[in-house]
Amino acid sequence: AAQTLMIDRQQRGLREAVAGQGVSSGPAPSYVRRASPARAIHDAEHTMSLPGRLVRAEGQAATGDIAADEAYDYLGATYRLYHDIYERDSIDGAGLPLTGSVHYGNDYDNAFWNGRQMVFGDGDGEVMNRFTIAVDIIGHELTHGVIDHESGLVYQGQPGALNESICDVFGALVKQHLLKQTAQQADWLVGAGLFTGKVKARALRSMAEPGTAYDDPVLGKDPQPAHMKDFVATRQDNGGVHINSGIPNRAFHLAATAIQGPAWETAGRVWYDTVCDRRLRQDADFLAFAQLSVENAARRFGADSAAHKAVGAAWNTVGVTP
Ligand code: ASN
Ligand code: ZN
Repeated sequence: AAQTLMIDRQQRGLREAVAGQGVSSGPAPSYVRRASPARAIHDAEHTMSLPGRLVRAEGQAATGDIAADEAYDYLGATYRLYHDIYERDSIDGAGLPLTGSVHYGNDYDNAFWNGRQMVFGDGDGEVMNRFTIAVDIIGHELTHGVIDHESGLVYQGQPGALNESICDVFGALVKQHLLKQTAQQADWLVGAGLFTGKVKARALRSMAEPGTAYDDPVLGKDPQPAHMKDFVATRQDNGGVHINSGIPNRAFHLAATAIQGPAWETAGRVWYDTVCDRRLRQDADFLAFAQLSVENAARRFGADSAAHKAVGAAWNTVGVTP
């Protein structure tokens, strides 16, 4: 019951923040073009055929279907981070419509990017809630599309775990930007609110302390490593892409909290520069990304700046030595 209350409070905070994001303090001068997303939310009506029936196009009023309206609002919040902070107009940088489908399948316990659109399950209701409940999950899935349009990091082994980590990073930044939280204030959890109160789970993953998000008889224990020495060699899950992402996730958390302030302005900018860096190859490993990120920190914030030092130190702490 206590956890349900906590989740309710968190959801209310997110809803209020979304309402606030649409409100500006006055009319923008006419020469300021505030680009806007082109969202199209569909209802898969518990089937697996996509995209399903269009239920809310850009500019249309709320549907009353909480999953469809969350998808609409949180795709909007994700668009705002990429556009307002990084000056990127949607997934492809050229205004690509944001297509999302809710009510995918039956009791479906996942969300994904299928190469063209985002898809959200309802969860089984026992262990997991609907996947639109967490704004960072929506930011995560959209970021898979961004990566596909940039380096195209392959979804296998270290580049795959890097791909997963970058999605967690920008998912976390969407949430922090929406809630106006500094790095110190953020919870650094991925998918808080996703688990029901029936399981002992705070979230899917913890970026601050990988391996501590859940410990439950049904779910088992969060398997994420926090350091390179505990890197998990496995053939499951494309070589552990959702497990080893803990290592670069923690590097980002360490850099952002060492620098302090809004992470999207500091470590987030360095990570975004690196995501878009033409030198980042599709088979990049942790070390390759780390080296480019340190270089980009120096380029953007100055050699020996706080940011430059923090990024290098963060990678060192997780056992990746650029
Ligand atoms: N939620 C997962 C992801 O975005 C979906 C998957 O593993 N296919 O990585
Ligand atoms: Zn993912």
